[in-house]
Order: sequence, then structure tokens, then C-alpha cells
Amino acid sequence: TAPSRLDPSCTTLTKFIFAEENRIWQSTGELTRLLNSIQMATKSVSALVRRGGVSHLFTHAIGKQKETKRKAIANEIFINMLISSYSVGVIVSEENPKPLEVDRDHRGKYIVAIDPLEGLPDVDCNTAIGSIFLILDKGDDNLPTAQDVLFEDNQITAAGYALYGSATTLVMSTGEGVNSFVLDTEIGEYIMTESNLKMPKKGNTYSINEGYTSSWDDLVKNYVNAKKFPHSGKPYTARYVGSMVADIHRTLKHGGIFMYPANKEHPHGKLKLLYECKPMAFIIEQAGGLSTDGTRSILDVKPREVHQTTPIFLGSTNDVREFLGLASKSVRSL
Ligand code: P6P
Repeated sequence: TAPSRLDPSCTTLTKFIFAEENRIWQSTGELTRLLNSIQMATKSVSALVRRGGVSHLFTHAIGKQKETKRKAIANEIFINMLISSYSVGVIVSEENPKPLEVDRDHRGKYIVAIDPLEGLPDVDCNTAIGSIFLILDKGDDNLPTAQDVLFEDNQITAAGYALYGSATTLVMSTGEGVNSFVLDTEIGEYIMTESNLKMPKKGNTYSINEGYTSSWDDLVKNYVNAKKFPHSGKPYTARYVGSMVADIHRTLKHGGIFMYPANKEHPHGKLKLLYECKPMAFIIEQAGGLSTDGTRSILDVKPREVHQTTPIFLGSTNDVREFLGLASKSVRSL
């Protein structure tokens, strides 16, 4: 369990980022400023999400407009924080049709892809929603431009998400394992709750929208049936919030498999490669799990377009391997 904030070993996200800067990054301070700006953005969005209703921020907005307004404000918060970090050259956002090149006075070396507020359709039912980020480094000394966003050799420097649930949790990796923090709203700091988090090798939960069963391919149908009607052992439990960050956070913590395959409504999948699937796949793989689009790791899928979608299957190693085993059988049988 996490040490109390009075314990000298208590680590806040701010302390952790500065310690990482000294320990491994030998950095110019750009990543430190960037991560601290991102954590600040998530704190602001957390407050927006939690007070949006009572502060009458959305009184005149209804339904979809309420969702649009929330996303627009969250987007503004993230973009302002990213620009003011002086560490970002280009921003890709789910909310912006095109990549945003940061003005020369503020431009820095990183490319950042964000989904500022994800999982919204049910926000009026108070379901958990989240923010997702991916930090890319093009690896040379030239400051990035919009054309560099799809550069094949971009390296993932860090990725993570904030989950606005019963508590606000921030899960992040800089390539040295996964760390989890919970926001202590009394002091406004994220407190580390798990260091070098490793997910179970196998779970007992599958997470998929079974409303699309009729449009799944046989591979997905056969796999889900095998989980529901096993030849031996107990059936898996079904869990599906319909909010990607919530469903994947549960998968990270308890194991199992999350799936959003292609279906008739989304022939190439629904979830966005750059700022939803890649960051989540990075976290899951850093925690010892696996990700795939059905044929390769999500991290190896080359983006051709900034808002490209992909089928995604990720989770515990043994569960994803079992699914891929079926996949290879179905590929061989074609
Ligand atoms: P479906 C929410 O709308 C979202 O973008 C993700 O958060 C979630 O995983 C998915 O779509 C749910 O989609 O088609 O199951 O409602």
C-alpha cells in the first residue's frame, strides 16, 4: 500500500518526475517540464469533470452539446499546458482535424498526441472517463513540424492516461516500467500508489461490446464463445464499461483481455491508433502484457493518417496469446 503523505518515502508525481530527470534522462529539462504540464492539465480536467455539473458550466448545453463543450474545454486546457511547457513542437488532438504546430517562441522537441477527454457518451450517467497522452521524439535535433507526426522512426518517449473515476488516477510510463498515482485533492498532488506495476499473466475477464456479435469475424466469435462456454474450467466474467480508459485500467490491474475489433459500423475499428491505442498498448506492454491489431503489436502499426483507427486486442500475455493462437489458426485455415 502507498505510504502516507507524511512518510518520508511518500513519492509525489512531481518528485518522481524530477528524480527521473536526474536518474535517467540526463535531460535538458524539456521532458520534466512537459510531464509536469501534462499532470497539471489532468488536475484541471479532473476539476472540470467533477464540478462541471454543479458549477452550471454546461447548464445551457444538452446531450451531445454538453459532451462537445466538455471536450472542447478539456482540449483547450491541454493545448495551453502543452504550449506553456516550451517542450512541444507539434500537438495532435482528437479534437483538432489537423496537427497544431506550436509557435516558434514556445516550440520544443516533442510531438504530443492527446485525447483530452475520452469515453464521454455516458458522462451524464457519471461513468468514469479519461485523458490519454503519447509523447514522441523524432530523434534528431530539428524541431518537429506537422509532417513529422507520421514519421516512421518516431520513438515513444512516454505515454499514459488519467482516469477520472471514484478517484483521479494517473498511470504513466517513460519506458522504464509503469507507475500509478492517485490525486490527493487536499494537497493537489498525485501520490504514487504503485511502482513498476506488472499485470497478471492471465486473467478471467473479457471486455468487448457484445452488441456487435453479429458483425464480428469468426475469429472473435470463436474466441468469445470459448471464454463463455469453455470445454473445461470456469467461464470468464464479462466486464464492459464502454469507456476505453476505464476498461483498460481494469484490465491492467486485474488481467484479462480488452477487445475492440472491426465491426460493420467500424470496418477498421473505432479506437484511434495514435492517441488512444498506441499509448494504451505502450502501458500494457510496459506492464508485461501484450497488444495486437490481430497480426502485429499495436506499437508496430505505422500510422498513415493522424486520426486513423485500428482494431485492438490487449491485456494479459496468456490471454492475448490464446486469442492470437486462434488468429494464427484462422489465418492458416484461410
Ligand atoms: P461502443 C467511447 O465512446 C469510446 O470512444 C471508448 O471510450 C470506448 O472504448 C468505445 O468508444 C465504446 O464504443 O461502440 O462499444 O459504444
